[in-house]
Amino acid sequence: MKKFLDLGLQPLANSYLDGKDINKKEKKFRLEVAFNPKNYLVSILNTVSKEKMFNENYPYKSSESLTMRKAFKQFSTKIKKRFKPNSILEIGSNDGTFLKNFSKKNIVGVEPCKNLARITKKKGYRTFSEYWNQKLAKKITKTNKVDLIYSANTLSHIKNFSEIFKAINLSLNEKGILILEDPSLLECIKKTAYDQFYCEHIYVFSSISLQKILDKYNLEIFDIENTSTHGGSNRYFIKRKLNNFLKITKNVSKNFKIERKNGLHKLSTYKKFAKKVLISKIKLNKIFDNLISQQKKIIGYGATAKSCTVLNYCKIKKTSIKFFYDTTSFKINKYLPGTKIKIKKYKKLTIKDVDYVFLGAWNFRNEIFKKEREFIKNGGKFITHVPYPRIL
Ligand code: DWN
Repeated sequence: MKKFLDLGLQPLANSYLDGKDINKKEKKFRLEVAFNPKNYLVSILNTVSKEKMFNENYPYKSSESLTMRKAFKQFSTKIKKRFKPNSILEIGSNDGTFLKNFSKKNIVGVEPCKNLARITKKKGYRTFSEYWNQKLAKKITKTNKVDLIYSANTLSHIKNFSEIFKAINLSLNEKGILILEDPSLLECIKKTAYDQFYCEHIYVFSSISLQKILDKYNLEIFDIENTSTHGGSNRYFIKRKLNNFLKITKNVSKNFKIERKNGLHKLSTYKKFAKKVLISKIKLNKIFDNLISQQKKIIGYGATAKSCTVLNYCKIKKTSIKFFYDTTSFKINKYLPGTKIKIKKYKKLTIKDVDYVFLGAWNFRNEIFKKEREFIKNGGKFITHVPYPRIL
Protein backbone atom coordinates (compact mmCIF):
# COMPACT_ATOMS: atom_id res chain seq x y z
CA MET A 1 0.00 0.00 0.00
CA LYS A 2 1.34 3.42 -0.93
CA LYS A 3 0.08 6.26 1.23
CA PHE A 4 -0.58 9.42 -0.77
CA LEU A 5 -2.89 11.60 1.33
CA ASP A 6 -3.14 12.61 4.98
CA LEU A 7 -6.42 14.30 5.92
CA GLY A 8 -5.44 14.65 9.57
CA LEU A 9 -7.10 13.57 12.77
CA GLN A 10 -10.81 13.05 12.19
CA PRO A 11 -13.78 12.14 14.35
CA LEU A 12 -16.33 9.54 13.15
CA ALA A 13 -18.21 11.30 10.37
CA ASN A 14 -21.75 10.39 11.37
CA SER A 15 -21.23 10.70 15.14
CA TYR A 16 -23.29 13.83 15.69
CA LEU A 17 -23.05 15.02 19.28
CA ASP A 18 -25.84 15.68 21.74
CA GLY A 19 -25.65 18.97 23.61
CA LYS A 20 -24.80 17.16 26.83
CA ASP A 21 -21.75 15.51 25.22
CA ILE A 22 -20.33 18.58 23.61
CA ASN A 23 -17.45 18.92 26.07
CA LYS A 24 -16.59 15.21 26.10
CA LYS A 25 -13.43 14.12 24.32
CA GLU A 26 -14.27 12.62 20.92
CA LYS A 27 -12.64 9.49 19.51
CA LYS A 28 -10.45 10.46 16.57
CA PHE A 29 -8.45 8.53 14.02
CA ARG A 30 -5.88 9.51 11.41
CA LEU A 31 -7.51 9.68 8.00
CA GLU A 32 -4.86 8.53 5.56
CA VAL A 33 -5.52 7.33 2.04
CA ALA A 34 -3.42 4.81 0.12
CA PHE A 35 -3.13 3.18 -3.30
CA ASN A 36 -2.43 -0.47 -3.93
CA PRO A 37 -0.40 -0.76 -7.17
CA LYS A 38 -1.23 -4.48 -7.46
CA ASN A 39 -5.01 -4.25 -7.64
CA TYR A 40 -5.39 -0.43 -8.11
CA LEU A 41 -7.54 -0.21 -5.01
CA VAL A 42 -7.73 3.13 -3.19
CA SER A 43 -8.58 2.82 0.49
CA ILE A 44 -8.21 4.48 3.85
CA LEU A 45 -5.47 3.04 6.05
CA ASN A 46 -6.92 3.21 9.55
CA THR A 47 -10.36 1.75 9.84
CA VAL A 48 -13.03 1.90 12.52
CA SER A 49 -15.07 -1.16 13.51
CA LYS A 50 -18.40 -1.55 11.72
CA GLU A 51 -20.27 -1.76 15.03
CA LYS A 52 -19.05 1.74 15.95
CA MET A 53 -20.34 3.19 12.68
CA PHE A 54 -23.39 1.20 11.64
CA ASN A 55 -25.66 0.67 14.60
CA GLU A 56 -29.10 1.66 15.89
CA ASN A 57 -28.10 5.35 15.91
CA TYR A 58 -27.19 5.68 12.26
CA PRO A 59 -28.42 9.14 11.20
CA TYR A 60 -28.32 9.07 7.38
CA LYS A 61 -31.55 8.46 5.48
CA SER A 62 -31.49 8.16 1.68
CA SER A 63 -35.05 9.48 1.49
CA GLU A 64 -33.99 12.99 2.56
CA SER A 65 -33.29 14.14 -0.99
CA LEU A 66 -35.67 14.33 -3.89
CA THR A 67 -32.74 13.54 -6.21
CA MET A 68 -32.18 10.17 -4.53
CA ARG A 69 -35.89 9.32 -4.35
CA LYS A 70 -36.22 10.04 -8.07
CA ALA A 71 -32.99 8.20 -8.98
CA PHE A 72 -34.04 5.04 -7.11
CA LYS A 73 -37.54 5.16 -8.60
CA GLN A 74 -36.27 5.57 -12.15
CA PHE A 75 -33.71 2.83 -11.74
CA SER A 76 -36.30 0.43 -10.29
CA THR A 77 -38.41 0.88 -13.42
CA LYS A 78 -35.34 0.18 -15.56
CA ILE A 79 -34.51 -2.99 -13.59
CA LYS A 80 -38.03 -4.33 -14.00
CA LYS A 81 -37.92 -3.69 -17.76
CA ARG A 82 -34.39 -4.91 -18.47
CA PHE A 83 -34.08 -7.93 -16.15
CA LYS A 84 -37.63 -8.84 -15.09
CA PRO A 85 -36.46 -10.31 -11.76
CA ASN A 86 -38.86 -12.37 -9.68
CA SER A 87 -36.78 -12.07 -6.55
CA ILE A 88 -34.52 -9.23 -5.40
CA LEU A 89 -32.26 -8.78 -2.43
CA GLU A 90 -31.01 -5.36 -1.40
CA ILE A 91 -27.86 -5.17 0.73
CA GLY A 92 -27.84 -1.93 2.71
CA SER A 93 -31.51 -1.04 2.26
CA ASN A 94 -31.23 2.04 4.53
CA ASP A 95 -34.76 3.46 5.04
CA GLY A 96 -36.22 1.68 2.01
CA THR A 97 -35.97 4.41 -0.63
CA PHE A 98 -35.10 1.83 -3.33
CA LEU A 99 -36.94 -1.15 -1.89
CA LYS A 100 -40.34 0.55 -1.75
CA ASN A 101 -40.50 0.66 -5.56
CA PHE A 102 -40.99 -3.12 -5.61
CA SER A 103 -43.76 -5.41 -4.51
CA LYS A 104 -43.35 -6.69 -0.92
CA LYS A 105 -43.35 -10.31 -2.04
CA ASN A 106 -40.48 -9.80 -4.51
CA ILE A 107 -37.87 -8.04 -2.41
CA VAL A 108 -35.91 -8.61 0.80
CA GLY A 109 -33.79 -5.99 2.54
CA VAL A 110 -30.66 -6.30 4.64
CA GLU A 111 -29.88 -3.33 6.86
CA PRO A 112 -27.74 -3.63 10.00
CA CYS A 113 -28.77 -0.21 11.36
CA LYS A 114 -31.80 -1.15 13.41
CA ASN A 115 -33.36 2.34 13.44
CA LEU A 116 -33.46 2.26 9.62
CA ALA A 117 -34.50 -1.40 9.28
CA ARG A 118 -37.43 -0.63 11.57
CA ILE A 119 -38.75 1.89 9.01
CA THR A 120 -38.97 -0.69 6.21
CA LYS A 121 -40.25 -3.41 8.51
CA LYS A 122 -43.07 -1.10 9.59
CA LYS A 123 -44.00 -0.65 5.93
CA GLY A 124 -44.31 -4.44 5.63
CA TYR A 125 -41.04 -5.19 3.83
CA ARG A 126 -39.07 -8.27 4.92
CA THR A 127 -35.87 -6.78 6.34
CA PHE A 128 -33.02 -8.49 8.14
CA SER A 129 -31.32 -6.16 10.57
CA GLU A 130 -27.93 -7.86 10.42
CA TYR A 131 -24.57 -7.42 8.70
CA TRP A 132 -24.45 -9.15 5.33
CA ASN A 133 -22.34 -12.33 5.50
CA GLN A 134 -22.40 -16.00 4.49
CA LYS A 135 -24.41 -17.05 7.53
CA LEU A 136 -27.13 -14.53 6.73
CA ALA A 137 -27.02 -15.42 3.03
CA LYS A 138 -27.69 -19.07 3.90
CA LYS A 139 -30.54 -18.07 6.19
CA ILE A 140 -32.28 -15.84 3.65
CA THR A 141 -31.75 -17.85 0.47
CA LYS A 142 -31.55 -21.41 1.83
CA THR A 143 -34.38 -22.68 -0.38
CA ASN A 144 -34.64 -20.01 -3.06
CA LYS A 145 -31.70 -18.19 -4.55
CA VAL A 146 -32.38 -14.71 -5.89
CA ASP A 147 -32.48 -13.35 -9.45
CA LEU A 148 -31.00 -9.98 -8.63
CA ILE A 149 -28.93 -8.43 -5.86
CA TYR A 150 -28.72 -4.64 -5.61
CA SER A 151 -26.45 -2.70 -3.35
CA ALA A 152 -25.91 1.06 -3.50
CA ASN A 153 -23.35 2.94 -1.42
CA THR A 154 -22.63 -0.10 0.70
CA LEU A 155 -19.69 -2.07 -0.70
CA SER A 156 -17.44 0.97 -0.25
CA HIS A 157 -18.30 0.82 3.48
CA ILE A 158 -17.29 -2.81 4.09
CA LYS A 159 -13.69 -3.67 4.89
CA ASN A 160 -13.94 -7.40 4.39
CA PHE A 161 -15.33 -7.60 0.86
CA SER A 162 -14.24 -11.20 0.58
CA GLU A 163 -17.07 -12.22 2.93
CA ILE A 164 -19.49 -10.05 0.94
CA PHE A 165 -18.76 -11.68 -2.40
CA LYS A 166 -18.72 -15.19 -0.94
CA ALA A 167 -22.17 -14.49 0.53
CA ILE A 168 -23.35 -13.07 -2.80
CA ASN A 169 -22.13 -16.19 -4.62
CA LEU A 170 -24.17 -18.30 -2.20
CA SER A 171 -27.35 -16.30 -2.79
CA LEU A 172 -27.39 -15.55 -6.48
CA ASN A 173 -29.00 -17.77 -9.11
CA GLU A 174 -26.71 -19.21 -11.79
CA LYS A 175 -28.02 -16.58 -14.20
CA GLY A 176 -28.45 -13.99 -11.45
CA ILE A 177 -27.35 -10.37 -11.68
CA LEU A 178 -25.51 -8.29 -9.15
CA ILE A 179 -25.75 -4.50 -9.39
CA LEU A 180 -23.38 -2.39 -7.35
CA GLU A 181 -23.42 1.38 -7.19
CA ASP A 182 -20.71 3.43 -5.51
CA PRO A 183 -18.93 6.78 -5.90
CA SER A 184 -16.61 6.85 -8.89
CA LEU A 185 -12.93 7.25 -8.11
CA LEU A 186 -12.43 8.98 -11.45
CA GLU A 187 -15.01 11.66 -10.57
CA CYS A 188 -13.53 12.01 -7.09
CA ILE A 189 -10.07 12.66 -8.56
CA LYS A 190 -11.36 14.96 -11.33
CA LYS A 191 -13.39 17.05 -8.88
CA THR A 192 -10.75 17.05 -6.10
CA ALA A 193 -13.62 15.69 -3.97
CA TYR A 194 -11.37 14.51 -1.15
CA ASP A 195 -14.40 14.56 1.14
CA GLN A 196 -15.41 11.22 -0.38
CA PHE A 197 -12.89 9.87 2.14
CA TYR A 198 -14.07 9.46 5.72
CA CYS A 199 -14.30 6.59 8.21
CA GLU A 200 -17.27 4.95 6.44
CA HIS A 201 -15.82 5.17 2.94
CA ILE A 202 -13.12 2.56 3.32
CA TYR A 203 -12.81 2.24 -0.46
CA VAL A 204 -13.51 4.50 -3.39
CA PHE A 205 -13.60 2.18 -6.38
CA SER A 206 -12.56 2.49 -9.98
CA SER A 207 -13.95 -0.05 -12.43
CA ILE A 208 -10.43 -1.41 -13.03
CA SER A 209 -9.95 -2.08 -9.31
CA LEU A 210 -13.42 -3.56 -8.87
CA GLN A 211 -12.90 -6.03 -11.74
CA LYS A 212 -9.61 -7.18 -10.17
CA ILE A 213 -11.51 -7.98 -6.96
CA LEU A 214 -14.38 -9.67 -8.80
CA ASP A 215 -11.92 -11.95 -10.64
CA LYS A 216 -11.28 -13.75 -7.35
CA TYR A 217 -14.96 -14.67 -7.05
CA ASN A 218 -15.52 -15.65 -10.69
CA LEU A 219 -17.65 -12.59 -11.29
CA GLU A 220 -17.36 -10.02 -14.08
CA ILE A 221 -18.72 -6.61 -14.96
CA PHE A 222 -20.89 -6.79 -18.10
CA ASP A 223 -22.13 -3.20 -18.17
CA ILE A 224 -21.40 0.12 -16.50
CA GLU A 225 -23.52 3.24 -16.21
CA ASN A 226 -21.95 6.51 -15.12
CA THR A 227 -24.49 8.37 -13.00
CA SER A 228 -24.51 11.84 -11.46
CA THR A 229 -25.62 10.75 -7.98
CA HIS A 230 -23.42 11.61 -5.01
CA GLY A 231 -21.16 13.76 -7.15
CA GLY A 232 -20.58 11.05 -9.77
CA SER A 233 -21.07 7.34 -9.26
CA ASN A 234 -20.69 4.14 -11.23
CA ARG A 235 -23.38 1.54 -11.50
CA TYR A 236 -21.79 -1.85 -12.18
CA PHE A 237 -23.81 -4.68 -13.70
CA ILE A 238 -22.13 -7.96 -12.75
CA LYS A 239 -22.65 -11.61 -13.71
CA ARG A 240 -21.02 -14.94 -13.07
CA LYS A 241 -18.14 -15.55 -15.51
CA LEU A 242 -19.75 -18.86 -16.48
CA ASN A 243 -22.98 -17.14 -17.52
CA ASN A 244 -22.63 -16.62 -21.27
CA PHE A 245 -26.19 -15.47 -21.79
CA LEU A 246 -25.31 -11.88 -21.03
CA LYS A 247 -22.92 -10.13 -23.37
CA ILE A 248 -20.30 -7.71 -22.12
CA THR A 249 -21.15 -4.26 -23.44
CA LYS A 250 -18.71 -1.75 -24.92
CA ASN A 251 -19.27 0.48 -21.86
CA VAL A 252 -17.01 -1.79 -19.86
CA SER A 253 -13.93 -1.48 -22.05
CA LYS A 254 -14.73 2.22 -22.52
CA ASN A 255 -14.65 2.82 -18.75
CA PHE A 256 -11.47 0.75 -18.31
CA LYS A 257 -9.82 2.77 -21.09
CA ILE A 258 -10.87 6.18 -19.72
CA GLU A 259 -9.69 5.29 -16.22
CA ARG A 260 -6.31 4.15 -17.51
CA LYS A 261 -6.05 7.27 -19.68
CA ASN A 262 -6.60 9.30 -16.51
CA GLY A 263 -3.90 7.29 -14.76
CA LEU A 264 -6.01 5.52 -12.12
CA HIS A 265 -3.53 2.63 -12.31
CA LYS A 266 -0.56 4.85 -11.40
CA LEU A 267 0.61 6.19 -8.04
CA SER A 268 1.75 9.47 -9.65
CA THR A 269 -1.93 10.36 -10.35
CA TYR A 270 -2.76 10.13 -6.65
CA LYS A 271 0.29 12.14 -5.66
CA LYS A 272 -0.89 14.92 -8.00
CA PHE A 273 -4.37 14.65 -6.47
CA ALA A 274 -2.90 15.08 -2.97
CA LYS A 275 -1.19 18.32 -4.07
CA LYS A 276 -4.51 19.61 -5.41
CA VAL A 277 -6.19 18.74 -2.09
CA LEU A 278 -3.70 20.90 -0.22
CA ILE A 279 -4.29 23.81 -2.62
CA SER A 280 -8.04 23.34 -2.16
CA LYS A 281 -7.63 23.65 1.62
CA ILE A 282 -5.60 26.86 1.31
CA LYS A 283 -8.13 28.41 -1.09
CA LEU A 284 -11.14 27.48 1.01
CA ASN A 285 -9.52 28.99 4.09
CA LYS A 286 -8.80 32.18 2.14
CA ILE A 287 -12.47 32.47 1.18
CA PHE A 288 -13.60 32.02 4.78
CA ASP A 289 -10.95 34.42 6.16
CA ASN A 290 -11.95 37.07 3.64
CA LEU A 291 -15.70 36.80 4.36
CA ILE A 292 -15.18 36.74 8.11
CA SER A 293 -13.04 39.86 7.94
CA GLN A 294 -16.05 41.51 6.25
CA GLN A 295 -18.26 40.21 9.09
CA LYS A 296 -20.47 38.21 6.74
CA LYS A 297 -22.90 35.74 8.28
CA ILE A 298 -22.07 32.24 7.03
CA ILE A 299 -24.10 29.10 7.64
CA GLY A 300 -23.83 25.52 6.31
CA TYR A 301 -26.38 23.57 4.23
CA GLY A 302 -26.54 19.77 4.52
CA ALA A 303 -24.65 18.36 7.53
CA THR A 304 -23.10 15.61 5.45
CA ALA A 305 -20.55 12.97 6.38
CA LYS A 306 -18.44 14.55 3.64
CA SER A 307 -18.44 17.95 5.36
CA CYS A 308 -16.93 16.32 8.45
CA THR A 309 -13.77 15.62 6.40
CA VAL A 310 -13.66 19.11 4.87
CA LEU A 311 -14.29 21.09 8.06
CA ASN A 312 -11.89 19.08 10.19
CA TYR A 313 -9.17 18.90 7.55
CA CYS A 314 -9.39 22.63 6.78
CA LYS A 315 -9.83 23.43 10.49
CA ILE A 316 -12.90 25.57 9.86
CA LYS A 317 -14.27 26.55 13.24
CA LYS A 318 -17.73 27.10 14.71
CA THR A 319 -16.92 30.80 14.87
CA SER A 320 -16.79 30.76 11.04
CA ILE A 321 -19.99 28.80 10.34
CA LYS A 322 -22.80 29.83 12.68
CA PHE A 323 -24.86 26.65 12.21
CA PHE A 324 -25.89 24.07 9.61
CA TYR A 325 -29.38 23.52 8.22
CA ASP A 326 -30.41 19.91 7.62
CA THR A 327 -33.74 18.19 6.99
CA THR A 328 -32.84 14.89 8.72
CA SER A 329 -34.75 14.39 11.98
CA PHE A 330 -31.89 12.31 13.48
CA LYS A 331 -29.41 15.20 13.04
CA ILE A 332 -31.46 18.18 14.20
CA ASN A 333 -30.31 19.95 17.41
CA LYS A 334 -27.12 17.91 17.40
CA TYR A 335 -23.59 19.12 16.73
CA LEU A 336 -21.20 18.24 13.91
CA PRO A 337 -18.37 15.95 15.03
CA GLY A 338 -15.06 17.70 15.63
CA THR A 339 -16.11 21.25 14.83
CA LYS A 340 -19.19 21.12 17.10
CA ILE A 341 -21.21 23.37 14.83
CA LYS A 342 -24.92 23.17 15.68
CA ILE A 343 -27.37 21.57 13.25
CA LYS A 344 -30.73 23.31 13.02
CA LYS A 345 -34.00 22.21 11.48
CA TYR A 346 -34.07 23.38 7.88
CA LYS A 347 -35.73 26.70 7.12
CA LYS A 348 -35.93 28.33 3.69
CA LEU A 349 -32.93 30.63 3.22
CA THR A 350 -33.55 34.36 3.29
CA ILE A 351 -31.14 37.18 2.64
CA LYS A 352 -32.30 38.79 5.90
CA ASP A 353 -30.81 35.93 7.94
CA VAL A 354 -27.81 34.77 5.93
CA ASP A 355 -25.13 36.18 3.60
CA TYR A 356 -23.18 33.06 2.54
CA VAL A 357 -23.99 29.36 2.66
CA PHE A 358 -21.37 26.62 2.71
CA LEU A 359 -22.65 23.74 0.57
CA GLY A 360 -22.06 20.63 2.69
CA ALA A 361 -24.31 18.68 0.33
CA TRP A 362 -22.60 19.89 -2.87
CA ASN A 363 -23.71 16.65 -4.54
CA PHE A 364 -27.30 17.97 -4.40
CA ARG A 365 -26.43 21.42 -5.69
CA ASN A 366 -29.10 21.46 -8.40
CA GLU A 367 -31.86 20.36 -6.03
CA ILE A 368 -30.77 22.92 -3.40
CA PHE A 369 -30.40 25.80 -5.87
CA LYS A 370 -33.89 25.09 -7.17
CA LYS A 371 -35.28 25.16 -3.63
CA GLU A 372 -33.42 28.34 -2.76
CA ARG A 373 -33.96 30.28 -5.99
CA GLU A 374 -35.50 33.27 -4.12
CA PHE A 375 -32.41 33.54 -1.91
CA ILE A 376 -30.16 33.38 -4.98
CA LYS A 377 -32.32 35.91 -6.85
CA ASN A 378 -32.00 38.29 -3.92
CA GLY A 379 -28.21 38.09 -3.96
CA GLY A 380 -27.63 35.16 -1.57
CA LYS A 381 -24.36 33.34 -2.24
CA PHE A 382 -23.04 29.81 -1.75
CA ILE A 383 -19.53 28.64 -0.98
CA THR A 384 -18.38 25.36 -2.49
CA HIS A 385 -15.06 23.52 -2.49
CA VAL A 386 -15.91 21.23 -5.44
CA PRO A 387 -14.33 21.07 -8.01
CA TYR A 388 -12.35 24.01 -6.55
CA PRO A 389 -13.14 26.49 -3.75
CA ARG A 390 -15.23 29.40 -4.98
CA ILE A 391 -18.28 31.53 -4.33
CA LEU A 392 -21.36 30.81 -6.43
O1 DWN B 1 -22.22 6.70 1.53
C1 DWN B 1 -22.91 7.40 2.24
C2 DWN B 1 -23.83 8.34 1.59
C3 DWN B 1 -24.65 7.73 0.52
O2 DWN B 1 -24.64 8.98 2.52
C4 DWN B 1 -22.87 7.32 3.72
N1 DWN B 1 -21.59 6.89 4.16
C5 DWN B 1 -23.30 8.55 4.47
C6 DWN B 1 -24.02 9.55 3.65
O3 DWN B 1 -23.06 10.51 3.26
P1 DWN B 1 -23.39 12.06 3.26
O4 DWN B 1 -23.88 12.44 4.60
O5 DWN B 1 -22.20 12.76 2.74
O6 DWN B 1 -24.60 12.03 2.23
P2 DWN B 1 -25.49 13.08 1.48
O7 DWN B 1 -26.52 12.31 0.77
O8 DWN B 1 -24.70 14.01 0.68
O9 DWN B 1 -26.20 13.91 2.66
C7 DWN B 1 -27.04 14.98 2.37
C8 DWN B 1 -27.43 15.65 3.68
O10 DWN B 1 -27.99 16.90 3.38
C9 DWN B 1 -28.47 14.87 4.45
O11 DWN B 1 -28.25 15.03 5.83
C10 DWN B 1 -29.77 15.54 4.05
C11 DWN B 1 -29.33 16.96 3.85
N2 DWN B 1 -30.12 17.71 2.89
C12 DWN B 1 -30.81 18.84 3.31
O12 DWN B 1 -30.79 19.18 4.49
N3 DWN B 1 -31.55 19.51 2.38
C13 DWN B 1 -30.13 17.31 1.58
C14 DWN B 1 -30.85 18.01 0.64
C15 DWN B 1 -30.88 17.61 -0.79
C16 DWN B 1 -31.60 19.17 1.07
O13 DWN B 1 -32.26 19.84 0.27
